[in-house]
Amino acid sequence: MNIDEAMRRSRAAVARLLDVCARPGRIVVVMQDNPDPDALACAMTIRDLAQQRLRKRVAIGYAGICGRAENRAMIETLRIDARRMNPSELAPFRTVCLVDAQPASGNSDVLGGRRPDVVIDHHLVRRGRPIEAELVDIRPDYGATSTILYEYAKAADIKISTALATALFYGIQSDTQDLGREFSPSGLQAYQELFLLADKRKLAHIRRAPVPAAYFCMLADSLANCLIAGNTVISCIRNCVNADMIPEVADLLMRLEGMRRAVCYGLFESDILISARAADARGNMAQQMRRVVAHIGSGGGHRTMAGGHVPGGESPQQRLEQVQERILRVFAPGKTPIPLTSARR
Ligand SMILES: [Mn+2]
Repeated sequence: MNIDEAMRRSRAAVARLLDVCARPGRIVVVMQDNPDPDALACAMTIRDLAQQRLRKRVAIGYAGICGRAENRAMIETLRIDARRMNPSELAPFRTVCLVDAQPASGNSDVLGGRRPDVVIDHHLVRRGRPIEAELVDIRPDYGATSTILYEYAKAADIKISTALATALFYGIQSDTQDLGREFSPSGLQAYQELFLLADKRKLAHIRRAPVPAAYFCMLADSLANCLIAGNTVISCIRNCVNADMIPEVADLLMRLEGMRRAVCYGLFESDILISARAADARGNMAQQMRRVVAHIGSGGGHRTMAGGHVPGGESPQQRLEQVQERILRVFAPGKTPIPLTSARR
């Protein structure tokens, strides 16, 4: 999609969004569980759109935790009023907007079966599963949902505050790894424009936020339980106390020489979380992730990055072993894994 087409689409979409939000009743923006910077920036943009164009307030909710130090610093520094919610707390809201996630992905527990009125996302859509909502704007060719919302903000001609620009810039930066991963022409433009508007000092403060000792303990755990199978590196965090650590380790392990894929999984509370990354789009990580979690959980994502979630059920430890066995079978078929700690190359 070229930039003109994209802006045309965004103009129509934001008009629809504002129509839906203008109905009487309260508005809530819901994100994926353990929301990331992209989701937070999107929620903040809808908040500012409703505030400036409709004089309405917007609540922002999520399930799980916002545990990653960078994400907590983002919420505090940029004053994003996001809070933990449970499904029953959605009842007073007339309008529910879901950003950076889809209802069928099973990663936004706060919905609790409620059908969102608005869905804005950039993950691949599962074939044969149309989403029913007043507004559905899903652009899998975008590296970040923040780019879509930035287009909305421009199309609706709202004032983009320094805080909002900082949030959107960071949303795009973290989802695309500084545009090193998948991004669209619109993404490049948004990145450049937002960089000029963003508060660089706050950005640096967020990116280098202090981390607790548990961070390094989980890192040690992930390296001690790390296998190399062909050109796939697979790591397990057995004692995960922060769900965000799983994708972080997957990203980190992609730096290991010679690797085409990195997978990290672990037991968080009583569930198994999985993150997978690929160096290029040749294999489809979202599809492979769905094979790993078939009949026992849910998962999806993009060609180069995907996530999965498997409830631990009666015996989380047993499930964990089953997941490990499936990960090896799907991501490294026919390879004999060796521990990272014994690799000498
Ligand atoms: Mn995203």
